[in-house]
Amino acid sequence: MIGVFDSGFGGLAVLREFLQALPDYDYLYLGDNARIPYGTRSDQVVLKFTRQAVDYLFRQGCILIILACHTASSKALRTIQQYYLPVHYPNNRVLGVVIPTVEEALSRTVSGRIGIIGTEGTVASNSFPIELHKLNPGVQVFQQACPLLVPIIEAGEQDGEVADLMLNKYLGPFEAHRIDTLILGCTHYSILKTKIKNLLGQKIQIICSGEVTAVKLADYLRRHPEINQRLSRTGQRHYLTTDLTPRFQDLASLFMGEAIQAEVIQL
Ligand code: DGN
Repeated sequence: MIGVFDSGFGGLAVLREFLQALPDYDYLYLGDNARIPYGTRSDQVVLKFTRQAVDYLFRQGCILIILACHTASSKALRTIQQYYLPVHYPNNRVLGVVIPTVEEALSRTVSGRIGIIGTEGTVASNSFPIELHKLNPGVQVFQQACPLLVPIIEAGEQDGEVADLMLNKYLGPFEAHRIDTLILGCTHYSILKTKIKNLLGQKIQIICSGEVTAVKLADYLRRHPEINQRLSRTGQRHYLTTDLTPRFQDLASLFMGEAIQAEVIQL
């Protein structure tokens, strides 16, 4: 099975892309809805929660886990890969969304001026600028934390005036920075893609991590037959959540495009 982990619902938008690109594989999704949001939490807490989730998914039989959550990918992935996997699950893999997204942004930018929007945690971690500069030290990177976009989307206000107001505030500075590429560095922001494009202009390259990671995952599986061969392919999908909130179905449908049945678990 391929495990997909997110702090809550947004990772369903990433899973949706995986299902389109790689429909035959079995997937187990886990959303930590009881402890959302991760975006405002400390490094230690994000690492602890993410490690618990990864451990749970491996115990259910996952071989490969994708951290769809950008905050978890930014704050926890490297430590899990370096210190936790080699000791506990040396034959399994955990991947994130930051590196695939960075590679795509670098392949698309012409001016070398790249913008990033994300949660406070993702922006404070500097994960995107660090990875961008590792691959190309010459690019100019401009970040903007957008703490209100996740709550606006989760309140169902993504089409309303308050979303326009906050997008204007958050994206305004990018005009002066003359970026040609913008990374949507949070699971939720693909919902606002059209609005963002309208605000910044149609020429701006918008990088959605879900789409990009799905393409890169297919490529990863081709290059790693030792992992690919161990993944079951019966087209099964299972959904786990740490809390079944009253708005669960609305939000799950918003990100997944269809209603889902989820089982409640404890981490
Ligand atoms: N899933 C989180 C992310 O991609 O950063 C957004 C939700 C949150 O935990 N704040």
